[in-house]
Formats: sequence, C-alpha cells, structure tokens
Amino acid sequence: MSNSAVVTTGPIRGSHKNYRRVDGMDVPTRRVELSNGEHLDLYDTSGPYTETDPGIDLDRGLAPVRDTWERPDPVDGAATQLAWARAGIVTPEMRFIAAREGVEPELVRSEVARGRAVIPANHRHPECEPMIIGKAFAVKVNANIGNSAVTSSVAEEVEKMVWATRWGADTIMDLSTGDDIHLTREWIMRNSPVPVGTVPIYQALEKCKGDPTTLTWEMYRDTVIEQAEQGVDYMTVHAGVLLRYVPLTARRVTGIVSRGGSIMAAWCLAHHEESFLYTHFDELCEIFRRYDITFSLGDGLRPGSIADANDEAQFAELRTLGELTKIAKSHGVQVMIEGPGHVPMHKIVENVRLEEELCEEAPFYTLGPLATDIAPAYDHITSAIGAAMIAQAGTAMLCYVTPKEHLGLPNRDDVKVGVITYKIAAHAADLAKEHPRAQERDDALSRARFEFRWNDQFNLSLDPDTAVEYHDETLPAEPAKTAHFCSMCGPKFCSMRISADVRQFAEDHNLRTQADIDAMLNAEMDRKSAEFVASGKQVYLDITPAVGTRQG
Ligand code: IRN
Ligand code: FE2
Repeated sequence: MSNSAVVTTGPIRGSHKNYRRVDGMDVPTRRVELSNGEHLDLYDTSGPYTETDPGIDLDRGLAPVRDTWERPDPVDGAATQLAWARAGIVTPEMRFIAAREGVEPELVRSEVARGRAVIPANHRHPECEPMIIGKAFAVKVNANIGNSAVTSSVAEEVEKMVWATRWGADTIMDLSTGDDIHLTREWIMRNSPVPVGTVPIYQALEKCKGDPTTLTWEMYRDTVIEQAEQGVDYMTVHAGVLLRYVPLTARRVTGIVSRGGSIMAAWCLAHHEESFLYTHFDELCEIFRRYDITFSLGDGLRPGSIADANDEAQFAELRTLGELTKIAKSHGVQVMIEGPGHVPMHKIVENVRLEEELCEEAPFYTLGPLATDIAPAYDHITSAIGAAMIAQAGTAMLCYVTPKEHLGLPNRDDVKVGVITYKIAAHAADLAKEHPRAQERDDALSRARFEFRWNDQFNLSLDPDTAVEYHDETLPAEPAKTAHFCSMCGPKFCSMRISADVRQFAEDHNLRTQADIDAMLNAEMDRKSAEFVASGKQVYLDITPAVGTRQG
C-alpha cells in the first residue's frame, strides 16, 4: 500500500523549513522571509512534512533521530528526564528544547528537576522532536485526534496528526477506538514528530467489549505496556476518581462528563471497591519509569457545566492528584495534572492556585475551560476565553476544543480552527506573561501592517491562507498586495497611511523633537495667517469644509 500521497506536505505559505545545528542536533524552525530583506524564525511543530521535498514514506516512518543522541545512564534505576535533571545532568533533549525555546539549558534542567516542567519523551518514540510543558516556557497546545469509531483508513488518521501539527499543535492525543486501534497508533507513532498521548482505559474498555464492570487491573496494565512499547509519550490516568468521591457528583447539573472518569466511577460502584488505578499506582509508576512516560493525571471529576465549577467533587479529586503526584515523583516519573472543563471567568484563577498548592506546581494541562455554556457551535471561542485566562494564570498546556464540541465529531476544518484558536489563546498568554520572545512576532507583523507589506502580514500570521483569502475577497488583484490601503477605508482615508505620511513629513522637515515641531507649527500658522490676510477673504464667507472630506 502506498500512502505517501495521502498526507499534507510542503511548506506553509510564505515560509520554509530551517534547521539550526545545535550540538549535533537539528533544531527545527519555520523561517518567514520578509520582503524588506529581514526574516523571522518561528517555533515549529510540523516535523519534516513542511519541508519543500520531504519524501515522506508512511510505511517506513520518520527518521528515529533521538536514537543517535547519547542517553545518560539511569540514576537510581530511573532513566527519566526527571531523574537526570535532579542529578544535574543536562540531556540532549534538554539542550534541544533550550534551543527551541530560546532559553538556557540550565533553565530547562532546573524546571524539570523541581517538577514544574515535563518533557514527554518515551525512549521508544525516537522520531519525536522533544518539547517541554511548563509555566516558565511557551504555553503549549494539544489537539485530540482519532476520537471517531469509524475511520475509513489508517492513513487518514495519520493525516489528522500531520494536519494538526501543521497548524501548530505541540502534542496530539490519539483517542482512537475501534478495530484497528493498535495498527492506527503504530502508524501515528512512527510518523509523529510531536509527543503522542493516549488514555489507555479507552483501549482496555474495548478489550472487554465496552463493559466497564469487567475491567481488571491486569487488563489495564497489559494495555499500558502495549502502548508503552509502541512509544506513547504521556498517558491520561484517572487515578483520582475514588469510590467515596462518586456520590459527590450526584447532585451536579451535569454529573460526570469525563469519559475515563465515568468508566472508573462505574467500575468502583459495580465492585464497591477502590479504583484499581489508585490501588496499583506504584506498579504503574514502575512501568512509566521504564519508558520515561509522563503521567497526565486525569480530571475524571471535572465540571461539565458552569453550575458545577469548583465544587467539592472536583477539588476532592484534585487533592488526591496531589497525593499521587508525590508518589510518581518519588519513583522519578514526570507528572502533569489535567484540569477543567467548564469554569466561569471569576472562578478560573482559583483552579490554578489550588493546583499549584496541592500538586507541587506540576504543569497544569486544562481543557479550555469554557467560560460559558450558552454557545454550542462556538465552544472553541467560549473555551479559548477561559484558556487564555487560565494560561496567563499559569497553565502550561491547553487541550483544544473545536467548534463541534458537544455536537459532533470534528472534521478537517474544525481541527484547523480549533488549533488556530488555541494558538491565539496560548500566544496571548505568552505575551501577558512577558515570555522573552513572544512579542517578536507581533512586532514583525505590526511593522508589516503599518508599512503595507501585505504579503509579510499574511505570512507572519497564524493562518496565512485564510488571511490572504479574506483580503482577496475584496481586493483580489496582485498590485493590492503592495497598495498603501485596504478595502476597509479605501484608498483616500487610511489611518495607517496618514500616520506614515505624518512620519514622512516629519522626516522631510527634519522634525525630531517637540521643540522642532512647535517651531514648525508656529511658522506655518504665521504663514497661513499672512496668506489669509493678503487674500482679503472674510472668515464666515469662505469656510472650506474640512471635516467630512476624504482628502487624506
Ligand atoms: C485535558 C484536560 N482535561 C481533560 N483533558 C483531555 O480530555 C484529556 O487529556 C483527553 O485528551 C480528553 C478526554 O478525557 P476524558 O473525557 O476521558 O477525561
Ligand atoms: Fe463540555
């Protein structure tokens, strides 16, 4: 089967792939060449797919680059980024990440060592370009793919990953269910340049034909090992859904909305026993440690509505996640914490504050949250509002929400809209947090906008294709790409052009200081007044309408 044709390849409009050689590693960026001779290198998650001629062969998979990097010896039996960081070792992954983020390798190491950042990188996913999730770094975005039970081909699933990362998804979660689940995941793993996360309980449930009551720890454990062997980098584990918390959800407006959470709640109730994820957590840590899989401790009791936000069920689970965080770290295993859901704006910061307090500042990874429940079909927006706020408050990674949330399965366009929407939220937070390099891109784009370098403006944007399309709807001709106006105000009245004219005037007349300007204005006033007097005109008879004309 030849699958090369089915995935999207080639550069994103107006940019090309650019690798920087750092300590023998190729660190990817996407270079936007500007029409004024400058360029801007952007953080890039798209892997080799956006190279000009990538020569992708899905059957062979991407080059296993990390296999050629030197791997330090285990520390106290743990070959994990956390164990190495604590031992003061800066790994190749950390150096790669430092170059990507534009920070010192020591910052990467120290943040990982104190558990405030994670590097999801299974030893068995050598195709992965390492990245970091932590509040000291750029806010990341995850895209969920494969949540459909009916897919026509495995290659189509791979394309979803390629498509999501093309628009900037930093990680993807494969939530596939159905018959070809193992093979689908294998293809995604071998072809994914970003970390891949899963929720193993979904596949375990498939193995017992959808009946949660027949699940067993052994079944779950074997599923985890199966996925670990394939190279899954992080796994959602809903180990904080304890038997005694389930009744706390009874009077909620929307009960338990987490899929994993409801599976575990059903199991606990059916057996009237404590969750096997909780009682076998140490064993799970031992497995994770062997591969350096990162825990994403699931929020099985997250609120599914504004009414349920910040309730006792949610925070009881969070306390347990705090307890489990300490256990995982004592095994040398990296941990992040999943968060809500649906939360009104005034209750958002409380979530971050509590998470940091209870979970030793482990990276927070939130699903939005939606700031209101009233806009189905626009929940990428309701949730991006919450996402921007929670990211500014300290959330390290945002799980995207698409326009189809609560309504149906996202299609290709929905995935793109979801990713772009979340890139906006993440970037807005980076700016607010004054992340060292965040503003570079805004400044470059604003300069291009001000100087009417339309193509530069498009190419620097998150979605160049749509920006061009919208511009061309009214001014399709090529000369409009350099014209000093747009269709909003027309050629005569443009605030940007007027400002540019003012600047030019100042330069032509050598006006550098306020004193220069005052002197010029006074001289000009005198000249005008003399001209008026000399003309012999009368004021009330000869007023030229100054307002309302469009003379620029
Ligand atoms: C992220 C934060 N809270 C939940 N998520 C994601 O939601 C989680 O990582 C997974 O991709 C998805 C579905 O999780 P549930 O519904 O099984 O909890
Ligand atoms: Fe929801």
